Parts: sequence; C-alpha cells; structure tokens
Amino acid sequence: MRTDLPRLPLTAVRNLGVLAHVDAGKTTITERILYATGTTHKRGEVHDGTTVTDFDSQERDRGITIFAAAVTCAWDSHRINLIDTPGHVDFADEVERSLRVLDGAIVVFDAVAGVEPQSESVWRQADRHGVPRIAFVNKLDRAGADLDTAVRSIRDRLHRVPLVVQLPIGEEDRFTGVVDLLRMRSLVWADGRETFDEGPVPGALLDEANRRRRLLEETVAELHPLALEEFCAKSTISARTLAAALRDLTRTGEGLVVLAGSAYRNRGIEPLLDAAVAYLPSPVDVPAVRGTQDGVVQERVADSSAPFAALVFKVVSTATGRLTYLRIYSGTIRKGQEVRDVGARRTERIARLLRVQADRHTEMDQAVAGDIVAAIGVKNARVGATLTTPAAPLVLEPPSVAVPVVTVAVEARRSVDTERLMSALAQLVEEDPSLVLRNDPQTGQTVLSGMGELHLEVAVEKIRRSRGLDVNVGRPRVSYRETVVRGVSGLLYRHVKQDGGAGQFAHVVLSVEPLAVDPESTVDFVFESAVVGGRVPREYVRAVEAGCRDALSEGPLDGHRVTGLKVTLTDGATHPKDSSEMAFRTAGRLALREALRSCVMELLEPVVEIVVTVPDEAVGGVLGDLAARRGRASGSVTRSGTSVVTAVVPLAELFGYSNKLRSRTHGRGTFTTRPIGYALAPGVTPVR
Ligand SMILES: Nc1nc2c(ncn2[C@@H]2O[C@H](COP(=O)(O)OP(=O)(O)OP(=O)(O)O)[C@@H](O)[C@H]2O)c(=O)[nH]1
Ligand SMILES: [Mg+2]
Repeated sequence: MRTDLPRLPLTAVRNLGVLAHVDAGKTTITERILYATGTTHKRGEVHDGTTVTDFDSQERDRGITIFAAAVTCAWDSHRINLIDTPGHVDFADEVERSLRVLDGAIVVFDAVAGVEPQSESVWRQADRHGVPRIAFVNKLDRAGADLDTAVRSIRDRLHRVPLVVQLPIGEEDRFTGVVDLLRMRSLVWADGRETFDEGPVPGALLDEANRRRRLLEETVAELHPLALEEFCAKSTISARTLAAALRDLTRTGEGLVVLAGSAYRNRGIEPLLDAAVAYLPSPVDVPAVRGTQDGVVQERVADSSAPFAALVFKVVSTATGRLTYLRIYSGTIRKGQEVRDVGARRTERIARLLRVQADRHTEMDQAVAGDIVAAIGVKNARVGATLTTPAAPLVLEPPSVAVPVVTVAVEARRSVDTERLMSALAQLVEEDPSLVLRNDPQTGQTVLSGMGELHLEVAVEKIRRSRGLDVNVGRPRVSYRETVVRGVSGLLYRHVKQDGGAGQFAHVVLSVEPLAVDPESTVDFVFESAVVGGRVPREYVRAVEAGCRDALSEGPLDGHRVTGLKVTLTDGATHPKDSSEMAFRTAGRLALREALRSCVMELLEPVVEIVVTVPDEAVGGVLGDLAARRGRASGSVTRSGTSVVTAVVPLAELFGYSNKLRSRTHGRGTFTTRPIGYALAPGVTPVR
C-alpha cells in the first residue's frame, strides 16, 4: 500500500467522509478511490471480505461497515484523508464523531432507491455540523436505476437544489460512462480497461447534453451573482466560471453538485475525485475552530505555526497499542512531545505519530494543522478530549453522544471469567461512547446499553472474539423515559442541616411544567429563574439548576430518565453563614424529586420509523403484523411488483423482526429503521 506523500500546503488537503444509507456503496467507493489513486493495486469486494476499510472480522462476516475507518490517498497533487463511515442506523454515533472532524463529505445515493431514510438522517447530521457536501448517485448499472428519479428525490426530500454535472451514457447493464456537462466531453469506461477514454459527446446524446448544460447554467445563474452576470452578458457561462460557482455553492450549501456512476463496475470514480478536490473545502476554507478557556471563547486558525490544538475523535486498542485518533486544528506536533488534556487536567505524551491506512499505518515525525493522524502513548484521553500545547490550553466542543435506547444484561458464562468480562466491557465503553455500562441495583445484573439490537450484538461478539470469553446475554429491552404531563407550581423545599460545624441552608420554590420536545433537538429540559430582588444569588441559581439536572436521572414512576419538562425557580431564601452552592444543589435535586412525585407523570418509549420493502403479495401480512406490533402505517407505495410500507412502531415491538420478516417473505423482504424520538406508552409495564 502506498502512503508516502510529499509535504503539501494546507490548501491541498481534504478531510472528507463518505456518508450514506446502509449498502449504498460507501465502502466500495472508498475501495475504488484507493485503487484509482494508485494507493492499492487490487480491487477488493465487500462480498468477498477483501476491502481495505471493512477490515474487522465482524465487518467481513456481516458484509456491513461497523466502524468508521480512515484512509489517505493522493490525487492531483492533493492529499485526501477519507473516512468510510457505517450506514446502519445503530452506528450513527460513529458517523457523528467522524462528522465532527471532517471538512467535507461525499454523500452516496442508490440510483434505484434514491434518498433512503438513513440518507436523510446523515444529511441532517451533516447539516448540524455545517459540513459541505457533494452527491454521488451510485449503482447506475442496476436494473431500475434512474439518475433523474434519484435527483428528484434529493430535491424533494433533502430540499437542496441539485446541480447535476453529468449525463449518463447507457442505462442499467449498458451504463458505460458519462457526459461531463462542464467540459462537454464523454468519459467512457470500457469493459476490461483500467481507466476511462475521453471523447466527444456521442451524437445521439448531443441534444440532451446541450439541454442539460443549459439547465445547469440557468440554475447556477439563479443562485450565483457572478455567474448571473456572465449569463446575462454572453447568454452562456464558461466551464471555468461554472466550476468556480459550483465551488462557492457547495461551500455555502445553496446547491448540491451531483455526479453519477457505478462503483462496483469502477465507473465514475475519477471525476468524483476531481469534484471532491475542486468543490469541497480544505482546512483553511472552513471557519476557524472555536474553543473555550476559562469561560472565554477563543478561535484557532488552521495554521501550522499557531499553538497546537487537536480533538480526540476515536480511541481503539490494537496490537500496536492504544491508538488515539486526532484531528489537528492548529499548530504542529512532533513525536515525543507533551500535550495537555485540558478537560481531564492531565498531561500526556505523544510517543509516536502514525498516518493511518485502515488497519495499517506508517510512522511520522510530526503532524500539522489540518491533519488527521493517530497517536500512540496517550494513555487516558477519551473520545471528545482536547489536547493542546501546555502553554496555550483550551477546550474544543466534543462530539455529541446519543443516549442509548436498548439494553441487555450480560454475564460471564463461567463465574471465574467475571473480572475479565468487566475489563473487556470497560474497554468497549471507552472505545464507543454510545455504549453505557451500569449495574442494575434492583437485579444486581451488569447491563450494557446501546443504540440498537445490532449495536449490542456486535459489541458482545467483539468481546467473544477478541478475548475468547463465553458470555450470556439477556433479552434486549428498550430504555423507557418518564415525562411530565401535568406539572405543579409553588413547591417549597427547605434543605436545612445544622449538626455542628458549617451548616447547610437552602430554601427553594419550584414550578414544573411539561415541555414539548422537538425530536430534532437535544433540548429536553429547560431551567429558568424568575426570582426577583436577588433573593437567590446567581451562583446559587446555577447550583439549583445543576441539582435539578441531577434529579432527572431517576424518575418517580420506575427510576427512568426524566425528559420533557421546564422548571422555574420562583423564589428562595439564603442564610448569611450556612448557605453554599452545595446546599443549593442538594436542595435543587431534592426539591425537583419531590415535585415530580406530585406531578402527573407518564412513561415514554422509543419509537422508530420503519420502512419495509416486500414483494406485493406479502403486503397484507406485513401490514397486519405491524399493526399487531402497535405500529401505525403512514404509507405504502408499489412499484413494479415491490411494495414499500412505512410505519411508526415502538422499538420494543421490533426485537427479532428481521427473522420474522425473512420467514414471512421467504427471504425477499428487507427493512430499515430510523429513531424518531419517544412517544407515550400507555398501558405498557416496563420490565427491567
Ligand atoms: N450493482 C452494484 N452494486 C454495488 C455498487 N456499489 C456497491 N455495490 C454493492 O452493494 C453492496 C453494498 O456495498 P458497500 O460498499 O458495502 O455499501 P456501504 O454503503 O459501504 O454499506 P454499509 O457500510 O454497510 O452501510 C455490496 O454488495 C456491493 O458490491 C454498484 O455500483 N453497483
Ligand atoms: Mg461500508
């Protein structure tokens, strides 16, 4: 594998991700990119378990990506650091951590299915991170593939103006290449040839190509003032101006450049690389990263001579040691240097620096701003930690972590293995922050929580394989929550302790009311102070808020997390000697706990949107089955013998659904799910 790359200016670096719904072809595209750039000399296949980025044994066995894998390649005097992400919804947090450190992304769509549920979810994730994107409509060789339909679904479902820069040559099995609408040239990948042949636009496609070029010019002119000027003056736009405008529109997100191809047949990869380099931003084109130090917001620019600052976005244990993946935002780091983990107040030493190529790596002496590298020697820094030069500490915003929704009890089959299992679980949780480990005080069991059935299955299997441990796993259960349906007002709580020494005194008066939670937002709790006349000083108000947040971890119904409420501190009283932040925090916690006992509370359960694709004749059975699982069907579309049913179903009802669907449809049915939040679960008695 070739990874030696010359030192390049930052403007020639691209940190990109490949994002999509499960199975759209991300890993295959990454594989073809490595081949096209001369990084590898043979093309691996997902179904043979021979790709570079799906190197984990479970990925190879299951044929899906589970872990985001980083690779590096060179194209047209640029270095591309590429992260192949998983598409399965259970691993969305892995995508989230990658998106936090990427400057741009290639979003892949299946030319038959168009925008699928998980493509919408990753799209919104990328929106939240402000990551500019280009689109690649893949699998144009498949029966039923249609670029125009896929583009329409991009416009309708993602609400982005598509800027289609290619016209496919040939359909389905006869798809051989594309017309490049900027240069008005054809690119054809003949069978058995390593790369494309360039030529004039085929006569039969000339009118259509001209029409589409015109359409592209008109669309760009509508969005881009300079392009509009040229269009008005010359009634056409040059390829050069178009390219510059496409670059701007990609970065502002006003338009989405769309390319097409077939990764499996190795068609369309080189123009995709050209577009990635031309339109997606370099580390210096994105806004400077912001962090805080002692409450003051600071910016760090992507400059190798600025003070060093990097974010830890992945931690993995390998045979080489603990690899700590870093996105360097500013400065330079050399091997052997000490860095500060500001959040943990610890100093760490970077013993070695590696450029990572999936499961291989090459040593580096130093790394600079804009780079994505792995460090060895960092012992404790966790995912989300900021490492900086000790002289200029700062904390960058960590990636957000999803709250797990499914739980299983785990125990070692042989009790002598219990300690080994605990250490394996602790390591698992360290590497994947979307897994949570706790001890259930009621049952004494060790429970592992994660994003879904598959997520937990993969986690336990990882322990079995890497440690050779026999593990018993309980039935999966969903994580319930509790919410306020009717609040209380004016609840007075007096926290007073005077048992010698410094006393504790805090009086608080709280009101609690329900809060409608937007499923798109992570805000499910709001705290306000309506205290007048400084009766509770500001630092104590903050302590009351912290105390209320503590109280949210256990609701009055059955000890589940409490969500969807607004708490207002309306009054309180202090004591000149005995009041303290600690006293007010305790008061806040106990006051809210008591208030919640007086509120009308309801149980919430996680619900998902399920999209089931089945042969027509199976639709009736599938709908009946979903209804029996408390599902509400919201639509059913039929196209050429296949039906797509969409429904909203409680997650608890979907355990084991894949086996059921497989047997009901003789293996021809498939489904995907997407979490859409929590819903009231009337009449459900949660089982711990
Ligand atoms: N016909 C056809 N099949 C393709 C194409 N690209 C990928 N595939 C196949 O689609 C399947 C999924 O491809 P992957 O590359 O694993 O897709 P992915 O997006 O990485 O999937 P996850 O990582 O599991 O989300 C594999 O069987 C590929 O061989 C294509 O252009 N045409
Ligand atoms: Mg993959």
